[in-house]
Amino acid sequence: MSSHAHDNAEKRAAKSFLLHQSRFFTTVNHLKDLPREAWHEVAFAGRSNAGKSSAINVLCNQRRLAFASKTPGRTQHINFFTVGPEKSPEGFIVDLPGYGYAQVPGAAKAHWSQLLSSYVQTRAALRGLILLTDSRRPLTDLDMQMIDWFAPTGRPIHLLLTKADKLSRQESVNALRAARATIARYDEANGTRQLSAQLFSALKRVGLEEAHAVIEGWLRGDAARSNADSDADASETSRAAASPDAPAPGVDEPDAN
Ligand SMILES: Nc1nc2c(ncn2[C@@H]2O[C@H](COP(=O)(O)OP(=O)(O)OP(=O)(O)O)[C@@H](O)[C@H]2O)c(=O)[nH]1
Ligand SMILES: [Mg+2]
Repeated sequence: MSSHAHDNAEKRAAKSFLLHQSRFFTTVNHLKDLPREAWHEVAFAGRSNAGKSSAINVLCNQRRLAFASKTPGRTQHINFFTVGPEKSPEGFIVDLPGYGYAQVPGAAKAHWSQLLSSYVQTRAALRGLILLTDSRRPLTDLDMQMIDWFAPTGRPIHLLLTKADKLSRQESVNALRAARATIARYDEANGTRQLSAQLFSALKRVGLEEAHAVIEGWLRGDAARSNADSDADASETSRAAASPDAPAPGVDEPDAN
């Protein structure tokens, strides 16, 4: 590579990507074990098999960071990955267990849904939710349930319509339009503007740039570390105050001064 080309490659990498420096951090099966680091986090939620682990891998530019599988229900715990430089990570990417997989025994299902709902409703560090849905299907009741759990936090939800490589161009346009109509109705009914959507394919690397911009924007959100030590911030949102597990590392708005 010429040094010029090399410089350019380096510039691109620097602009991009927190996510390109990522590593496994921990697996959590109980809320009390959630990490206490004062970093922002972005979680990937969606039906089992929607493509969460595959999306994390491709966005982080690693083959097997998150374990992707043909067997639905593969990700059964909450997996945390740090992003940013190894010596000074800047946030977490979180791979959540998929929901809606029928073959899971009742008790395990109840445990997951309890874990998932508590996590998204109470986790102060969670700056935004990436909700993955198969672009070939409309949003399901369980997807709407997830939105209903998270939306009251006032934080954004970005939909990735996954496996877009399976759709023709026209079908993709229609899928995106349908999803945007659904979220526009939701936002309108709730008087919010929290939801957005895009097409995505881990296989064909479609939509990476847009997704990176959203996720890195959330992770770098201003209030990250400056507020990490301030207990007062915990009362800023009721969910933070109600959370037994979270260290409440940030608030929604950067300090005015
Ligand atoms: N064609 C195509 N297949 C994909 C894409 N992304 C994921 N898949 C396939 O979909 C299946 C499920 O992908 P995963 O990433 O494991 O899905 P998940 O949402 O993590 O699933 P759980 O862990 O069970 O919740 C695998 O067979 C993937 O290869 C994509 O962009 N295009
Ligand atoms: Mg998975």
